[in-house]
Amino acid sequence: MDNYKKQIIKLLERHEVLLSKPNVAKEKKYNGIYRRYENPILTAAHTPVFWRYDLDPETNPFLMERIGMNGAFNSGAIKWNGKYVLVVRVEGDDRKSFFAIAESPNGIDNFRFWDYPITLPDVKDPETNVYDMRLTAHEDGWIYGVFCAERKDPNAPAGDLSSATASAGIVRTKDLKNWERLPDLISKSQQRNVVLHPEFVNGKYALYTRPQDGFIDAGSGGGIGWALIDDMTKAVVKEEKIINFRKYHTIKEVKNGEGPHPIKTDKGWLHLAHGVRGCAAGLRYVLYLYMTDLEDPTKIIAEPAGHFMAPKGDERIGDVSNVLFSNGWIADEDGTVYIYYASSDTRMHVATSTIDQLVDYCFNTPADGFRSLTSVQAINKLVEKNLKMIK
Ligand code: M1P
Repeated sequence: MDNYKKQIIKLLERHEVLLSKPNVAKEKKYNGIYRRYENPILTAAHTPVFWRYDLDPETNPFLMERIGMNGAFNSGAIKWNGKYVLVVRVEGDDRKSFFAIAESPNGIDNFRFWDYPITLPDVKDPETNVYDMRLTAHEDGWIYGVFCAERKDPNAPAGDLSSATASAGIVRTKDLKNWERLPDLISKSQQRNVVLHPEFVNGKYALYTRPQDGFIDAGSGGGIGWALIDDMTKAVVKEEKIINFRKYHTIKEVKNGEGPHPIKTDKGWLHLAHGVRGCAAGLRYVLYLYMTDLEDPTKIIAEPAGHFMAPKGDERIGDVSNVLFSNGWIADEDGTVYIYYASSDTRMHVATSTIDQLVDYCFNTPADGFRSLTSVQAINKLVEKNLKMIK
């Protein structure tokens, strides 16, 4: 065998070792709420070798990586034909994000990308960049993907090459292979973090929205919004109300956004979201949970204070450091919940819990009293109760 072939085999073998590495829970760090796992489930290095290398000695005599991948993060999730399937935001070295499907037999390791990334059909006004797809198997029979479609701001002053606009792109599929592109959501404000609720509400589609004044800034409004939509094939936000507000001196002071679509439980809709605050190191993104009423998904019935998960250890470092972000989770029939989260806009991780634990966490973790005094009062209440138990 010639040397070139040997090098290719080595590349493929190393890749296979990475892909098949077993993942184990960090039991010693278990907090009674969820288990984190030792290894990221997906990184740029998990993308297929044949996406990155030209394997032809004629055209690539040095066996160079031709198309570099920079990250694999912010993934939508769905259980599909018994597999744990992620629609991953892959970002190339060219700073363009695209979607690609990776699947695992058990939800915690052995994630493998399908051979080709998703080629999204275009809309009339083609976007520059796409990211953060939320998947919803809707009761109408379609699987919808709602994602951020980003374009250069047409109103930016000459020379400003950074200002952009964000809107919600929409696709639907029945097999995760053929994707029908629908027109982008029409909305008065820019939109990111738009998520389709899985059931009809009052006979309409329901979207979680995140109106924002600018591309980065939530601005004067923000918060997680709610809008009823007549027709997903020409989706228009006619009325929008905020159901989960930003609040001074909390983990969601600067902005927040819905994660994946909420999970239906006996006690209400269980939501996963991200909250953002500013600090000297920049923006800090953490995850939080809240619950809404089964009959009225706009009514909050529980919201624990503070974050549910925050960046820890290696998770804190990456392209955009100090960020945890989640737009995908899977609830299995046995009540296990696989929380797929990304760290620092770089890599994907999984944490596991159960619906019972997450609901218990939501209803029994003290809510935010919004003052240091009320936080101390919550601790005192617990201390008093506990001391009676142990003394
Ligand atoms: O860089 C952190 C995150 O920033 C944006 O989220 P949000 O709109 O809530 O600020 C998105 O670009 C997201 O992809 C990214 O992870």
